[in-house]
Amino acid sequence: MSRLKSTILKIGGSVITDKGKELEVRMQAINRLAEEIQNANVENLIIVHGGGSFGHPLAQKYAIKEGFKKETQRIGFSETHHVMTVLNGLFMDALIWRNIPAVSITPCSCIITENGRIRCFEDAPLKLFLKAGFLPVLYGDAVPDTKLGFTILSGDQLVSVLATRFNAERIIIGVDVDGLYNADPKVKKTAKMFRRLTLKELKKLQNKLGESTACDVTGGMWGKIAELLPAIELGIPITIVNAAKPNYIYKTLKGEKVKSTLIEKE
Ligand code: IP8
Repeated sequence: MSRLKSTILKIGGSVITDKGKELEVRMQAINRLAEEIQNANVENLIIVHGGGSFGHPLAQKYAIKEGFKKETQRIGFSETHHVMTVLNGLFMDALIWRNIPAVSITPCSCIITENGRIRCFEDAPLKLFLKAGFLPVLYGDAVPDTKLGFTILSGDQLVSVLATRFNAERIIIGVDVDGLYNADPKVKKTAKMFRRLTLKELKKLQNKLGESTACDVTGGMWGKIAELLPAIELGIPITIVNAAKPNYIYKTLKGEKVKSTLIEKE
């Protein structure tokens, strides 16, 4: 395990793409976030971004998460992985153009899952990059799977594993709403937002949490939270914050308070 305390920042696909339109990037949001990340200048940062309207529609079209069942899925796997590299490239462009020494780490080439769960993760290059002062950037991806042939690895499962392997002191989850609600705030106007939750409270809420409204093969908001439970159990605090609002990610990276949901073990 790395001795350096790291920060894991997840940027949701709904922030950097328009989930209502296939392959529609939100370049303005990417550029703004890159600027916020540059200004915050946090050491030992690892970024993971989601698939949004790039990965999810293709993953759904070809049923990639369900694994290999028919020949036509093979090109679907390639397409899904490819569009993720395209989205990642746009993000990398924005970071590197701002002089941030970011390095893309393609999950498809260093991770193998077993029935959808990470079984093997060759993280030696990532470790060295982090130690050498680089900013590793990963993303939800289509990956090889020992039992299914292939599947979809969510950025959130990746966040949880990275947090435990890289001794994270905090996880920041940037989404397109202000935090975690008891229902989907985009559908239910009366949805109530939680400011702080303990692990015990979170588990009780498990069945009541809102479903994602747009196409999301990896399980919507609760699917994301469920993936993060192991990290919370290890005592790593999680802040869910609106990354679509200017400076919220900057302030959270700097440790400043903004409207958000904080989830802690106790
Ligand atoms: O948006 C899924 O990652 P997520 C990526 O973090 C693909 O769930 C390829 C659908």
